[in-house]
Amino acid sequence: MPGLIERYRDRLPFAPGDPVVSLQEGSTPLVPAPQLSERVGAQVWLKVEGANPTGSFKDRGMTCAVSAAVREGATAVICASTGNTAASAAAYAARAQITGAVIVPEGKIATGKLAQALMHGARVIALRGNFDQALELVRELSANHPIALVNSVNPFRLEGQKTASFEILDEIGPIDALCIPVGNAGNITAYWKGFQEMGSAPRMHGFQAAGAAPLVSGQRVEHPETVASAIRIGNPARWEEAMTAMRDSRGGVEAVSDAQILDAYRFLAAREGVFCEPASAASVAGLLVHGAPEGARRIVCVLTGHGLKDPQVALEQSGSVVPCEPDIAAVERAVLG
Ligand code: AN7
Repeated sequence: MPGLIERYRDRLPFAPGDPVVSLQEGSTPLVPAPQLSERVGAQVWLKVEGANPTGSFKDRGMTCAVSAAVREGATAVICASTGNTAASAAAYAARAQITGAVIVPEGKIATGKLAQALMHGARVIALRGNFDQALELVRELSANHPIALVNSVNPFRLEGQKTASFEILDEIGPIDALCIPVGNAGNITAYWKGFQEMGSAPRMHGFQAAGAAPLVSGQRVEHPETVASAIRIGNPARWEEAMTAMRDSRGGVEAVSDAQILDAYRFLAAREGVFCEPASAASVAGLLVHGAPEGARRIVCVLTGHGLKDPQVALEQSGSVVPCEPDIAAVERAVLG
């Protein structure tokens, strides 16, 4: 499949002949979830965004943000990130042969994401602070220097991310509800934009981690905490737009506890064969805890990032290995016992 810009150019702000920085992102699997469907009494699909080139949905936004930056003559891009935006920005900057710089909260991003950002050659800055502070700082920095800001405050990010809605509609037609994790609130805003552009209006149900749920409480969270490090965000940049999307679609926003997130995370891996990262499982946790929205028969849960991003949480949440001596009797006991 071609990348997003090529595939959906008629619905994106790119003209033929504009530079395109792509890793053939998008066109991700929409996998039926029979076990989940049975548990909630509705037909449920999983939009597996971990199948994007860097393992998260951020690549959809990044192909557009970096292509636009190159079109404008930028030679460097920067972002604040809980990890996935950093990995994606680093990869697309490498692809475009421009400088990438990422500011992440020190010690609070998953191992895989850090490895990606470093491997792609970005300058990785570990901030002694949280994501919200990092975002404030990069906004200030990019206002004063010729560096393109590629966080989802950049409108091109939303343009790219809205294409996930197009793919859902192209593949299975209209749905009743979308369940999606919410951190900085760019993705839910983008999905709603995409659905609306296609004359579709599923209910948008956003889910936040209980320790980082400003949209639920209506108040900024000064010290957000959750095992789902990707959505450890206390002051979402797209706060108003996300609330509008959920209100206008007759959806809503709810909190799910870390325990509920981890239950859904293990369930998806062990029962559906789909391994996502903890933040992604918030969408399914929300569906399991709150049930299918009234009257909703066709539901898509967005799994925003791949499980391999965060091997540490995975190992903490899974069973142990079976040690074994190299002889057949021991192997028989180990395998069959
Ligand atoms: C796996 O990478 O904010 O509500 O800096 O990585 O659009 O922010 C990541 C967010 C959900 C929330 N799932 O999406 C970042 C960052 C995963 C994520 C979200 C993120 P938004």
